[in-house]
Amino acid sequence: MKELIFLHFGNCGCEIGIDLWNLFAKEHKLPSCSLDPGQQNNSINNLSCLYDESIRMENVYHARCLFFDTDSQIQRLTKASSRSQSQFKEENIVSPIDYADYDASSNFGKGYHIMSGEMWDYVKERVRKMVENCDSMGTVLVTHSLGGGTGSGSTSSLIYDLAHEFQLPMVSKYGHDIVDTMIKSCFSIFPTETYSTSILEPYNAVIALHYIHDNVQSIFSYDNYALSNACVESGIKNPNFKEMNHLISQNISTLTSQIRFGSLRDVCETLPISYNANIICNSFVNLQDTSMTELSIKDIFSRNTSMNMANNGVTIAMNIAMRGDFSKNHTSLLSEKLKTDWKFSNETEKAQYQISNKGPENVYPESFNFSNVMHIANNTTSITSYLENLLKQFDLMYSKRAFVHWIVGDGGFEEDGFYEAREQLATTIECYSSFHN
Ligand SMILES: Nc1nc2c(ncn2[C@@H]2O[C@H](COP(=O)(O)OP(=O)(O)O)[C@@H](O)[C@H]2O)c(=O)[nH]1
Ligand SMILES: [Mg+2]
Repeated sequence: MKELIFLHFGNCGCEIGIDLWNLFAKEHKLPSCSLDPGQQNNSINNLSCLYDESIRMENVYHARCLFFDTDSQIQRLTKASSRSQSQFKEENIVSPIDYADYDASSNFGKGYHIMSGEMWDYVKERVRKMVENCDSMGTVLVTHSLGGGTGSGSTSSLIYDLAHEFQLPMVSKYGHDIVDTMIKSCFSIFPTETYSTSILEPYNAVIALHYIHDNVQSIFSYDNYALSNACVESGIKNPNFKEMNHLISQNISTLTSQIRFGSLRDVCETLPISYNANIICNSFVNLQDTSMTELSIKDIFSRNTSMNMANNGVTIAMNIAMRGDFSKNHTSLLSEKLKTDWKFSNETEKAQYQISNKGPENVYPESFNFSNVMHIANNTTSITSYLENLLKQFDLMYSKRAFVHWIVGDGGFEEDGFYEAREQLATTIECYSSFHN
């Protein structure tokens, strides 16, 4: 059983983290929240994949994760979380407020430079402890927003340092040039104008993407505009972050269920096929009670609810994970349908996709009308238009040097970094465009 470590950064990353661990606790039947005492068996529930057993107390498990935010909000959040007593280790909830009165103020530069001195040593030490406690560490996963100051700056700094301090052997399924680092995946909320809290979000996101891109294998992308629409389509009238975070948690849970409940390698390790094209779009199809045998691929995908602002494109690599009442026959049927009817990029010769139906007992959020759900992680050219728009927003400000001094002056970031990050995003867009055929 491979062990996972989660790092939750910034307000957004921590909120998602709390929601996610509540879901994990139910799926793995964590003793402190299990309704069925008969199920409290470590090997049945695969607890060791996510939790460290307490040395001091019986039946107490600690989530293998770290929360980091620059305001004391995080302490309140994790303490208020219903199962926090046994779930979260107090020493893994870190806020610079304990070290100095400092806030990232939605500024990449500030978020980046918070990660220094005593506090930075402490964060790295906590991560090192989690790694050392693993028998066979699978991967480190991160949740954060690309637009926030902590989510962009502090996350970039941590990812950069961890990638350079911890070396892992090279694993590359497709023989392509894939970065190999201890952090396999970031689950990243990309900025959208409707939900932006700061004018700096396009700068923060583009600069952070530059750091993350180099040091992480896959970037699983979401945006709040698409998530809000996805909630509405799933029966929620006026969605808020809480509900949007439920969708993200469901998705992360499904993407990691192969490693948590099966013997397969993690989706996060197998999806990207190119170093420059590693931003994955997420969507789901809620089949409810419709029989899959009656549906064509076109029907299935016409019910596709996207968690990204992405339009049509060609698939470079895809993973479909099924949660619900699906059998092996369903996976082979879907596989046949994909072979004949789905538009894959010519570049990848044979269609690269994998389908799985390994997973925990389903725990769907109460307010959602879910039953049989297919989660689709798609490395697709459809992300291009979103990225082009992000680059346009960046260029619009940068051409006038608007607000640059906030990140450079107040945040202490070198201005060369703006240009390098911009060029990296342009290369990524070019790479995705080359897959169009
Ligand atoms: N989906 C989701 N997005 C959030 C949440 N909180 C903040 N955001 C988004 O994250 C961005 C702001 O980043 P935030 O995480 O608050 O800042 P940070 O603490 O400095 O990293 C904005 O684009 C918000 O729309 C949340 O709980 N869920
Ligand atoms: Mg914050």
